[in-house]
This record gives sequence, structure tokens and C-alpha cells, in this order.
Amino acid sequence: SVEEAKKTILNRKALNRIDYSPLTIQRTEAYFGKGVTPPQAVEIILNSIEAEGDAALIKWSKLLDRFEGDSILVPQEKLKEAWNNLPVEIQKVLQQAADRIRAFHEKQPIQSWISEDMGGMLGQRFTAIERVGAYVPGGTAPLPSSLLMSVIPAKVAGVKEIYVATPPEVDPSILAAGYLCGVDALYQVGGAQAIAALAFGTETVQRVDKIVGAGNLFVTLAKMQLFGTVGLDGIYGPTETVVIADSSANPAWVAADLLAQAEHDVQATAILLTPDMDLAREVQKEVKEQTAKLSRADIIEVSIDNAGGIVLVDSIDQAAQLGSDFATEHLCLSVQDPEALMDKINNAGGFFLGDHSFEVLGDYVAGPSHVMPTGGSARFNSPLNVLDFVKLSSVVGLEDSSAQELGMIAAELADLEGLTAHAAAARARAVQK
Ligand code: HSO
Ligand code: ZN
Repeated sequence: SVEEAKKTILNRKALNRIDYSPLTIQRTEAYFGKGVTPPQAVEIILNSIEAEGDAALIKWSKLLDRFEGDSILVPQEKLKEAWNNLPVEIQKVLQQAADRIRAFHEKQPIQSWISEDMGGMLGQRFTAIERVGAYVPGGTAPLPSSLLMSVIPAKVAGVKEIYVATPPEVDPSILAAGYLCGVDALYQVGGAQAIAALAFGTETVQRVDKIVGAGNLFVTLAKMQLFGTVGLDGIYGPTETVVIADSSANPAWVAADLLAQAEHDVQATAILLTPDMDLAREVQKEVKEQTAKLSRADIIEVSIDNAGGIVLVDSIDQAAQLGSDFATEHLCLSVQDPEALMDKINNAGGFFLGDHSFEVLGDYVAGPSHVMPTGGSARFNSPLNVLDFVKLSSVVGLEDSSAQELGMIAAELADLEGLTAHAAAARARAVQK
């Protein structure tokens, strides 16, 4: 019901709330000792990697990820080999996706500016971050697309060195995507240990200035604990899609889009908001029929049961309001006038306008990065984009005459703050002539 949905949306716990499943707690205790919580375990991992570098990195990888090798650096030849071993058709689609992601991000205006009408040169200068680490999650499906979606915007921004970390065993498709994007190194390491290694650097792993990308609970906790130590993009939770549909929508397509999202993992959210009872019924029927034919039906059933659903709303406007309050990662508008509806909605990681802009296209080839804000963080965060890989510097280049004039103002303010050295520095300029 709408009331229930509203309650769920309003009760949505703190952003990207972290729930520890009994299994997580059990697993953490098994490795780290009775009573050790996941954040405490992450702190142990971070501290040991900061202190011991590679030795600790390998130790945790062996223990937590059953890593069997002795170096976590994957030789560049392996990336090339993985690419060469791909069927030509697969090479082609990866290349096509990469081209569109690049073309999209090249359109993003990133403009340094200098103005001369404020008493000299004043402005803001963009420079690329020098070294970036991109985390590519492991999990039940390898996501080479996530590598493209993180690395290409960084390349477009002009980042000189890009390093990728991804859990072992690395799927060849991820190695190949790394080759295609020309990453500087690919490390077969996951979890908190990967984030720690990129943040602190080890003998093998290059220390980076910023880490981007989504990951599991341990990756997320590590990012939270490293806030301030290294640049970070955002905190990502399970993926979400909200579809707002009216009677013009195609129920089979709506169902297919919901199921696509639901198959990611058991915590994925897929919700339909519609004022049309007939559509709701048909989508419900389609969901059942289509699920039965899908290879990940087991995951889909759990995620739909956990956080999925069809909500019958009073009107499309009410759906828009709920959708905006939910601040979902993906907001799909399968309605007659999607543009007009978008204008009424403030919060969403990405808008997908109309039946032909389905979310799966956004996952792979539309152009924008699919690394997007979840858990309500679309209220203040953006999808990964070129701005994530640059920083601004202020530029102040004043002329003598304005320095004199402004110096008097600065001196007075310094007096107000009782900072006499500041006042003296300002007055020294003013009496120069
Ligand atoms: N929908 C996911 C991204 C993805 N889907 C990658 C398929 N591969 C989160 O936005
Ligand atoms: Zn997806």
C-alpha cells in the first residue's frame, strides 16, 4: 500500500545503513575472534597493512580470499593475453561500450577560468588527480563493465596513473577490460586489504591519491575508516531501481527491467510505483513468469521478497514525490511524458526516460558511469564522473593597486581577530609607497 511504502521510504535508515547479517558476524568472528565486530576487523586489517605492507596484504588475502599465489600484481602480459583470448565479437562490444563511455565523459564541461575584473587575475584552476585506484567488485558475477565505468572517466579527466584492485580469482574478462583501458597495474586483491593497500601503499601496491568504486561490506567499512587519509568517491550499498510507470508502459518490459536489477544480489531493490491497477497486475504476472526462466531466479526471489515490490499510488505526481524522497540510484520513468515528470523530481542517481532508455543500457553502453549513489545518497552525491578525478585550486593574482586597497580591509579584519602578524603583513604592503 502507499501508506506502507511511504513508511518504508521515510523509515529508510540512515544513509547507506550497514546491517550486519548473522552470517557476516559469524564469519568475522571465525577469522578475528569472538566479539570482534566487522568495523573492528577492518581496523585490524588497515593497521596491519599500514605497518607491514605486502606481508600483511598476502596474509589477509590468503586467509580471507583463499588467495594462492605469491604476488598480488598481475603481470601486464596476462592482461594482454586475456584480451587476445577473447572472441572478436566480445572484443568488439567491449570496445564499443568503452568508446561511448569515453565520448560521453568527453562532453562533460570542466573549465578552469580566470577573470580580470576583480583587481587582477582571479579564478579557479582544475587539475587532474595524479594517481587513482579503482576498485572492481568480485561477488557472484564478474563485472568488466564496472572497470570501464570507473577507469574511462578518470582517463578522460587526465589522471596519469590508474591502478585497479579486484578480488582473486580475477575473471579473464576483467583482465581484458583492464588491457583495453590501459590501466597501469591490476592487483588481484579485494576487500578491506585492497583499500588499505591503495591508501597506504605497500612494496607492490602503488599508493594512490583517490580510491573509487563500489565493493562489499568490508570495502565500504574500509573506505569509511580511511575518510581523510585518501580521496574517496562515495559509500555504496546494494543497487536500487525504482520504476514509475503509467498505463502507457509495457508490462513485460517493466517486469524485465525490475528483474534485471533484482538479479544483482539478494539485497538489491526493485520497486514499481504506478497508479494503474491493471498495469500492476500484469507486471506482477510477468514477474512470476519471467523469473521462472532466469538462471538467477533464486537470487531474484530473495531480493524481491526483501526489498522489492509494486506500490499502487494515487497519482503519477505522488509517485514522483515518493521516488524523489527515496533518492534512488536509478529512476526509470516509463510514462507518457518522462521529461515533464523528471522536472518534478529532485533526487535520483540517474533518470531513464521512457521505454527506450531502460536501465540495462545504462549499466553497459549508454555512456554515463553505472557507479552511482545508493542508499539515499543521491540527495547529495552524483554518479562517478569526470569531476571525481579533478580538483580545483583557487588562483589569486592581484595588482598592486588592489593589494593596497584590499590590504587595508584585511588589516582591519586582522585587528578584529587579534592577529597582529596578519595585520602587520597587510599594512606593510599599504605603506610601501
Ligand atoms: N546495475 C549495476 C551495474 C551493473 N549491472 C554492472 C550489470 N553490470 C549497478 O548500477
Ligand atoms: Zn545492473
